[in-house]
Amino acid sequence: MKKYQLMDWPTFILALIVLLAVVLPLILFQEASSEIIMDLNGFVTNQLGTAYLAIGLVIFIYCLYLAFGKYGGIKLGHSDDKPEFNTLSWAAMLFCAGIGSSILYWGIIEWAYYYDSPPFHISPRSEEAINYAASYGIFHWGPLAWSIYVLPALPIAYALFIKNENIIRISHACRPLLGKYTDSWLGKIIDVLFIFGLLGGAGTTLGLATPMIAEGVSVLTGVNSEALWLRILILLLSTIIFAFSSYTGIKKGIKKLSDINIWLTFILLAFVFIVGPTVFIMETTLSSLGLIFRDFFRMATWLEPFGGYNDIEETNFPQSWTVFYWAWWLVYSPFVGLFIARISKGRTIKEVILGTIIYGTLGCTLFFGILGNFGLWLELSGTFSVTEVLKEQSGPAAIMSILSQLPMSNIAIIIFVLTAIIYLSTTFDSGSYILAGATQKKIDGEPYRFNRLFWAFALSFIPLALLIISGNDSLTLLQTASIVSGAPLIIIFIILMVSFMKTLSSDRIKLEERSRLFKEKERKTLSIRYAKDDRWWE
Ligand code: NM2
Repeated sequence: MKKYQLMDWPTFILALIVLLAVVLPLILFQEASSEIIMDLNGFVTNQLGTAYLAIGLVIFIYCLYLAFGKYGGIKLGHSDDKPEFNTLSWAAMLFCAGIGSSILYWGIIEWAYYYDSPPFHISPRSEEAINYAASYGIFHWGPLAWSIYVLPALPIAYALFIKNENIIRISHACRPLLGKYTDSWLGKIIDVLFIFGLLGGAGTTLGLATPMIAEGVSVLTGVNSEALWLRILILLLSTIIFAFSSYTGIKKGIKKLSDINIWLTFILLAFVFIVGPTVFIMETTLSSLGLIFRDFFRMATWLEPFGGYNDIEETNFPQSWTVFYWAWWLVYSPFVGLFIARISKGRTIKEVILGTIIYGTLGCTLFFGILGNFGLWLELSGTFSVTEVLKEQSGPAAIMSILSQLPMSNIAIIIFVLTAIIYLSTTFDSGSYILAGATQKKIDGEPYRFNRLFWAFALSFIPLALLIISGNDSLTLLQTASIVSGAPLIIIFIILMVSFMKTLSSDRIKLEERSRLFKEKERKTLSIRYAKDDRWWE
C-alpha cells in the first residue's frame, strides 16, 4: 500500500463509479438511455447555445488580454529557466496532444456539409456558399478554439513552475476562488467532471476514427469495413500503441510518436499539395483566411435567433456545428491544457498563449487548406462528386473516395491510415498521462505507471465494450454525451479565469521584483561578458 501512497484514491474511485454509472445503464437500458441523452443533447445545444458561444468569445478575449497585457511577460518557471523543449518540438507536441485523428476526418470533409447546407441562410452551392464551405472548418479549428485549449494551461503551469506545486489537476487551479473547498467534495466534483468530460470527448473521437480507419483498411484489403472484428482490432491496436507510449513516459514515448507523426503528416500534406491543384489550394486557403478575418465576430456570435420566425428557415447550423465544436474543444481542453502546461516550462505567458493559438491554427489550416480544398476542387471541377458519395454512402466512404483520386492512391491511403492511428495514440497517451495525474495527490516526477496504464485502457475499453455489445449506436450516444459533458465545464472555466486573475494580481509585486532582480543579474553577467570580450583585442 505504501508504494502507492501518492494515489488520490477517493477521486480515483469516484471517477470509476461515475464511469460505471454512465456506461452500465447505456449497456443495460440502451433505448431509454439513448432517449435521455438525445433529449439532453437537444437541451444543451439549444438552451445553452448562447452560453457556449459567449464563453468561447470571452476566453479568446481573456487570452489576448493576458498575452498583451501587463502579465504577458511573466515566465512560467524560475527566472533563469530555459524552455525545456525547442520550439519546433514544443509546437509539434502540443499540436499532437490537442489534435487527434478527427482532423483527418473533418479536414477532408467538413466543407462538403457546408456546401450543401450553408450558414447565414445562403443558397446552397452558390459562390458564397462555397466561400463559407472552405472557411468555416478553419474557423472551427482556429484561434478561438485554440484559446479554449490554452486557458487551463496557464494556471496549471503557473502552479507547477512558479509555485513549485507538483499537482496537475484542474481543481487545484480553482483554489484561489474556491479556497478550502478545493480539498473538499467540491474540488473532487470538479476533477471528476473533467475526467467525465474527457471520456465523453474521447468517445466522439473514437466514434469518428474507428469507421474511418476501417474504411481505409477496407479500401486497401477488400475486407468489409463494417465488420465488427475490424473495428475492434483498430481500437486494440491504437490502445496498445498508446499504452506502450504512455508507459515509457512523456519524454521518450509521446515525443517520439509526435515526431514521427509530424513527418508522416508533412509527407501526406506535401504530396497532396504538389500533385493536387496547387494554385487552387493556395488561392482558396488565403481567401478563406481573409473571409474568417472579416467575419470573425459574426461567426463567433451567430446563433440564428430568427430561424423559424417570419417564414425564415431554421437551419440549426450554429447549434449543430459551432456549439458542438466549442463543447468538444471544452471537454478536451483541461486535459490538453494540463499537457501544454507540462511542456511549457521556461516560456512566458505570452509565448504560451500566442504560440498555442498561432501554431495550432496554422497546423489546422494546413489540413483544411490542403486536404479539404483538394476535395472541394474535385467537386467544383466536375472531376468527382464527393457530395454524392457523402449523401449516398457515408463520411468515411467520401473521405476514402477523395484520397482514391490521388495518383499512387494506395500509398496515400496507407500513410493516411497510419497517421490516423498514431494521432489516436498520441491523443490518448497524453490523455492517460493526465488522467493518471488527476487521480494522484501529487506526482513524483511522473504519475505512477500502473495508473497511466489503467487510464490508457479505460479510455478505450469503454467504447470497445460498447462496440462489442451494441455495434455503432452506442458510439453515436457517446458522441452526444461529449456535448452534454461539456456543459459543467462552462462554469469551471469561469472559475478558472477569475482564479487566475486573482493569483496574478495578488502575486504581482513579488513577480515584478523577481523580474527586476533577474534583469539586474542579466545585465551584470552581460557586462562581465562584454568586459571579457573587450579585452581580446587589447
Ligand atoms: N477537437 C480538437 O478527436 C480529436 O482529434 C481530438 C478534437 C477537440 C475537436 C480533439
